[in-house]
Amino acid sequence: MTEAVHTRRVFSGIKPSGGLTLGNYLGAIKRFVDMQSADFETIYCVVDMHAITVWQDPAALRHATRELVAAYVASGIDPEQSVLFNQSQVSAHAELGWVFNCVARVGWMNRMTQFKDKAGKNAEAVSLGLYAYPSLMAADILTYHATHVPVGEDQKQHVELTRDIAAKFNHDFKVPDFFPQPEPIIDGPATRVMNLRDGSKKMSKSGASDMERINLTDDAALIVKKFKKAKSDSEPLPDSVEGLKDRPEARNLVEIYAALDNSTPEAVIAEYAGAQWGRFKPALADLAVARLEPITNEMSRLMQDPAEIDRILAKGADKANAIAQPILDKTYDIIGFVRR
Ligand code: AQP
Repeated sequence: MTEAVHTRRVFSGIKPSGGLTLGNYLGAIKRFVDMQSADFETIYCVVDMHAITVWQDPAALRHATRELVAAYVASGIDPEQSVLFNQSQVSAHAELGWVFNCVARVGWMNRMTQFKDKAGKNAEAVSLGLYAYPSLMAADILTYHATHVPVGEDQKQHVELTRDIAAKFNHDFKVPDFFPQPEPIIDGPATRVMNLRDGSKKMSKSGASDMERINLTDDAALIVKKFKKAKSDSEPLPDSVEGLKDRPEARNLVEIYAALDNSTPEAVIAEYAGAQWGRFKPALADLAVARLEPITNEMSRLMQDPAEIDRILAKGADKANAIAQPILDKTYDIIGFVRR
């Protein structure tokens, strides 16, 4: 049983593991919106089953799930045009995830740098789910036969593992091309937005200090304050992007500006060469407020009606299931599971 030609289908997801950051927006959501208008079938997920790899308060998880849907829609994801749903409502993810736990090798998992970063010195005490996370992510992608996966730089290794899992399954069961080889799409100036207080660390929802990230729920005054206090250095902006090479904080702020402005670091440097931080930071803060404030306002409007958000998720889950279940059924047939 083979399926050599795959529809151009995009799948990606975000964990509802806390408030969303500017990193999630620029590295993921904004790019998901861009792909929606291109020549793709687009499937966007709230990956709540990934969120619980670290303990989540149930009420906070429900809130973060709905808030993420509000962020998707407020940023321009159209639930009619894209499939928008939460992972736990489509059981194919968990079922194929188990199959892939039996395909992936322990040695492959041991190489995942995100697990090492997240588990730190505490690897014996973290959940088994955190360790198996990449094989569930492979299932998220492959249960739709997705061909393109827009992600931030930090997820590249997981998409590569997905390709390995797909290839091993196809090989082991002699079904060449059954699962496609999905392409990670990592483009634009902000594939890795860094922490505002330490340019060597990525901006994360779960980072220790609120001042190190911009949240999509921050108001204008707080955004201005956070950029004002963002770590920079004592030099003015250089006159070429090469001059940002050993200046991680400066480079981060320039890249954030470029991504918010739909331009490039080169264009930003051309405009601000020689500028002091006292000029650049307020301009960056104004741009961030102009771009984010309409999204934040629309998110809070949508959050007034959680029942409508739940309806969007239920409808999206039905559409997602209609694609995923036949692929899971075929997978089960290939494996040799007896089905009714
Ligand atoms: N700082 C970032 N820069 C660019 N892209 C980023 N992404 C996350 N942080 C940045 C991208 O957002 C998508 C969803 O990520 P996720 O929420 O599923 O997982 P994550 O990468 O673990 O995000 P966080 O914010 O760091 O969450 P916590 O703190 O809960 O672990 C992905 O495409 C990711 O690349």
